[in-house]
Amino acid sequence: LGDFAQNPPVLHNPFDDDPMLKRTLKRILLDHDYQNVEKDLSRFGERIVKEIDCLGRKCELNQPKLEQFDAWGRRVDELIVCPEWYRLKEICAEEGLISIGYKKDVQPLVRRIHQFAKLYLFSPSAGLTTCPMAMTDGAVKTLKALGLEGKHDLAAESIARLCSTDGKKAWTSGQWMTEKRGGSDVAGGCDTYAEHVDGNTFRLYGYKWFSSAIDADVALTLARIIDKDGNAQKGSRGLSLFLLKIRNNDGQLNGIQMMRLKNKLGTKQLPTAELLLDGALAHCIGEPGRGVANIANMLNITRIHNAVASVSGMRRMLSLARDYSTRREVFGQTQENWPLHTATLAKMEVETRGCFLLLMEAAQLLGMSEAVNASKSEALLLRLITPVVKLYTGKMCVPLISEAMECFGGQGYIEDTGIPTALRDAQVTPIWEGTTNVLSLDVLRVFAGKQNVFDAFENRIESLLPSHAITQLAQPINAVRKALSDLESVLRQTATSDHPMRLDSGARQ
Ligand code: MFK
Ligand code: FAD
Repeated sequence: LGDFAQNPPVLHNPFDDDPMLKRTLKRILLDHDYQNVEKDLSRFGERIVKEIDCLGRKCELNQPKLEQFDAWGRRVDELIVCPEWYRLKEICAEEGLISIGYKKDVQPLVRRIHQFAKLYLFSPSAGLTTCPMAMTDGAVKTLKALGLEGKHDLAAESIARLCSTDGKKAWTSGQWMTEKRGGSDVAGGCDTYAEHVDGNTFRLYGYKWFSSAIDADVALTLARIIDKDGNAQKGSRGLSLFLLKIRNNDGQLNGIQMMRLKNKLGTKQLPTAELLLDGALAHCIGEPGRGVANIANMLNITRIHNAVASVSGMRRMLSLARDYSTRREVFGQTQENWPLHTATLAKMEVETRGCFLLLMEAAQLLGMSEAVNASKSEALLLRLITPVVKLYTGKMCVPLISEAMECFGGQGYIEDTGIPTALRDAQVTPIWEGTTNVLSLDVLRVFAGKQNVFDAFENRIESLLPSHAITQLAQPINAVRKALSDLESVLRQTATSDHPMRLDSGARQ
């Protein structure tokens, strides 16, 4: 057997180990705010190493199960999730991973930067509890945007519980959009119907094809309201937004059957179910027929969370690969002494930094757009950067994490190192929350809008860069401006025809 054993990579405090994150926070935040955020992140980084990372790993090793029947043949739909999953959800609440983003006594820019930096440290160790956190944040944003606080009992209770820092009382939310016919084409694919009961309450009937984190407490979903003759409006304008509790007060499912759990390539820690809605009691929130536009608030938040998952996965794997390069000896010296290996790591570092800066720009714009004195251009830039950061980082993280796996040689391919989980989990980031092509079309949707996005973009570049850099960039900026102006005229033409690419919302009714 011999006495040689390989040295595994060591996970260091991910905050203290990340000079780029520190520099970026210092650039964005005032000194006083930076000190507070730094203290919290450094402490949290230590907790990740000592406690959280091991809980996340256990979620991968003890995957969720669904038992539909008890021993006596009764339908029970019992979801079995490991205790570490529940503990991690409690930690999310205790650490304020949602509540920090909505703290009333902190400026929106500071609270969003703090929240997203913290999620960035947490994500690779989180056992995918970042998925319910993303949807929870999206639900809070959507319910607040609809002005339901203090006006609607369930919505008000939901906002309070979704933002709770008490792990025993905190709720999480699901986001049920995808059906069998379609996940990208939500309007074309939605066959869930809503039968009126009373006031704004309805019973929902339909089949939701992918419903992640199904141990959640509430969900936002879309359905078509049927009139008294049993008819419903087709297309996007026929969809309304609903809020529902997943379980009744007695703990029984609210007119919902869990049909099966998805057998997935990755995200195995996360229970993703097919659901039959068979009379689920739900509240119509927002104007009927504005379901897609209303749930877009949720999508735009979860897409930034998705980018956190992508970029933090890149950072974590790269940090481990760099650490390993100081330990693994090959051909007589450690990897770090081989120029070709360090060149590989350096290339990955550059790609990761680029993605990270794009992510932090999105988090910054999110914060800026939530300030009382926010300008229209901040909202517009956020609208533009959200699909871009999601699609770009989702696309980049898969090859980068694959390259990082190779840095560990054969060991990278071995399950008990935990490294394969990172690659499997990365592969979902370009798919869910809108595929790359669908998000590319969303970027076009932004440019097809009435406001001048490019002017806002150019002004932002001018505010961020010194004048000599802007002079150097004049040529590419003009080239992009010309390309966009050509694109705009194509978009205007398609908007006035029956072209299938027509992007304005009235087109496909
Ligand atoms: C670890 C991190 C994890 C993250 C969480 C993971 C768990 C959840 C996993 C999921 O995958 S949840 C499901 C995600 N599903 C999608 O992302 C759907 C992808 N498809 C699209 O995004 C389509 O573009 C869309 C469904 C929105 C197209 O629908 P329509 O009805 O054909 O769009 P239409 O008619 O163009 O737009 C309707 C209205 O919505 C318009 O407003 P107006 O009526 O006022 O003009 C649009 O401007 C508006 N809209 C659409 N997308 C928007 C938006 N507004 C703001 N932001 C957007 N992104
Ligand atoms: P399709 O729309 O069939 O896409 C297939 C291909 O067609 C893609 O390449 C796509 O880019 C391309 N395409 C589609 N439309 C166009 C177009 N107009 N132009 C060019 N190309 C196009 N959904 C939920 O609602 N809630 C959840 O909790 C949830 N959890 C999920 C968990 C996992 C692990 C996964 C994998 C999915 C989950 N989803 C969830 C569903 C997910 O959002 C959808 O699968 C995704 O949006 C893609 O939709 P689709 O599967 O219908 O693919």
